[in-house]
Amino acid sequence: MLTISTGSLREQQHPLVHRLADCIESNWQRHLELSPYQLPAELGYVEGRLEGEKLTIENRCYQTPQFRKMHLELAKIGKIIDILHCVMFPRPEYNLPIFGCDLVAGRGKISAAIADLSPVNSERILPNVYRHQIQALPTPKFQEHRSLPAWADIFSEFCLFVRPSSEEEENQFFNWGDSLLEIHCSHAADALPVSPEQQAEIIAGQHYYCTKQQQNDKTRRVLEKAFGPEWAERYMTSVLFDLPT
Ligand code: 18B
Repeated sequence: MLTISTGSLREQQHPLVHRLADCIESNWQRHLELSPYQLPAELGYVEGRLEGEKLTIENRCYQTPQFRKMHLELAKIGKIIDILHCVMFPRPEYNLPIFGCDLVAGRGKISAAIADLSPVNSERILPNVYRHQIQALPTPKFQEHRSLPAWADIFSEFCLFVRPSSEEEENQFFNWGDSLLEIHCSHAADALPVSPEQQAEIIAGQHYYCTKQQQNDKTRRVLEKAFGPEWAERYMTSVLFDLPT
């Protein structure tokens, strides 16, 4: 068994980023058989500068029999911005949604918190077992829901995108993310392979998901400002949202 050693960057980050990073890894360890996933050389731990501030990126990446890539990324820009980015890409042999989560904290306050289980099968609808379990969760209540940009048609009807306004709301987001992970990892652990025709559709669905996520200009802008446009393009297409083969 591969044990995850907890990193150091999260200790300097917003408490919700720190807690959610620990929670993601604990769900992974509890339910799945992890092996290392090699990111492109020199992109595991990255330092740059953005407007005079130090930008640090720390990547953790694993694979399992069900997932081709499970990526947890923590980023910090000086004392200004903390980011948690997480995506679990299933192997196309399984009809499993893509778990994705992004947390952005600016000057100590979370400005964007998003979590979803996004379907990539041809019907673009979550399997019934998922729907039933998600519907049975306590509905989280937030004062401020944020509206999704145009590229974001990849997310499910359950997608939660909010600006938490209190510690209580931060806890609700944390619990929602933990519940999605619990549901997802426990199903994935006993998923069965699908037919080759369905696999082809799932590959197409994952392609669509990645090309849409690559259109997030807010992510791109941060990376471009610190490392330049070519580096940002390579990072977005080979580390954050690489296409399945
Ligand atoms: N993202 N995010 O992951 N992004 O990666 N993120 C922002 O308050 C980074 C994902 C998502 O309103 C913002 O407006 C950087 C995944 C959506 O137009 C910043 C990295 C999902 C938005 C960053 C990163 C996802 C968003 C603006 C690499 C969902 C709103 C914050 C470490 C599953 C986009 C704000 C909009 C926003 C930055 C979603 C600064 C650098 C997996 C929908």
